[in-house]
Amino acid sequence: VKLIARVRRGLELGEFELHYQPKVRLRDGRINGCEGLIRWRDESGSLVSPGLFMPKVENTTLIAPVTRFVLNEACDFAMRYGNRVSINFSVRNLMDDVLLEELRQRVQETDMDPALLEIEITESALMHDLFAAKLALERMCGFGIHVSVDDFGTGFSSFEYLRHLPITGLKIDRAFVSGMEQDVRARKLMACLIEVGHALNLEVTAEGVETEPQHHILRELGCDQAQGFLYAKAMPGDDLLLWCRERE
Ligand code: G
Ligand code: G
Ligand code: MN
Ligand code: NA
Repeated sequence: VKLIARVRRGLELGEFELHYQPKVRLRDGRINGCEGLIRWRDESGSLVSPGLFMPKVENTTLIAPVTRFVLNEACDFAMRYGNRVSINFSVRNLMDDVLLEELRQRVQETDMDPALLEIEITESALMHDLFAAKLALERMCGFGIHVSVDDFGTGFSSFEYLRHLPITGLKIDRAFVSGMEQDVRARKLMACLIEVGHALNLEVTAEGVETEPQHHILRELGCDQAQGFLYAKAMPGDDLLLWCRERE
């Protein structure tokens, strides 16, 4: 059966889960929230990685119900967790007025604090239609939601767009992190990207942190947050709550 049809059916059957990867505040090592990442427990019971289906789903209208599922899970979890949860939006989500209205209702017409929700959008998704992106970001910002640029530094774009968008954070792509230990130039680039973020009053997060030396370099460079396998992989919400409790 075609992948898209299987995903649609999987959604109806409740085969999708949202797992959460913690983000660590580098200044004091405290847990500062998490990123929700979708997982699919398919017919056979095995976990399918989003890398295998999201690129296809993102090109179809099915991205709307998938993101709606993610949004609802993330908001429920954020209220239970009492900490920030981020989710990923793709290009089509930004142009989806119905989804944006649902987002507004979800944070404004419930007792959820909108600041608990953060939307991550890749630099390339923003660049796809900068004008539409700007309108969508302005709306989300108006709801009190935070918005970060994901995979920052890899979208073949200038920095100029940053000036025009109401964003609150930058997530520096893991390509910069993975080179830092061996390559002085990667370290210097990282230092510059952190400075770009701080110059614009943005919270800077490094992705894909896998080693202690990377953690220490980022801390010394003044990076605000880090996320990666060094701390933890994405895990079910209940596991993350336990993990946080054990760590504190
Ligand atoms: O969790 P993992 O590293 O396997 O995710 C692989 C890719 O799928 C990443 O690029 C991630 O951003 C993307 N992804 C994971 N969950 C979601 C989601 O809920 N929505 C969108 N649009 N992308 C997601
Ligand atoms: O930016 P994006 O939303 O694509 O990032 C989320 C993805 O990155 C998820 O698929 C997650 O599993 C993956 N990821 C998270 N931490 C690490 C890490 O330390 N190393 C690598 N290689 N991938 C990571
Ligand atoms: Mn992301
Ligand atoms: Na990313």
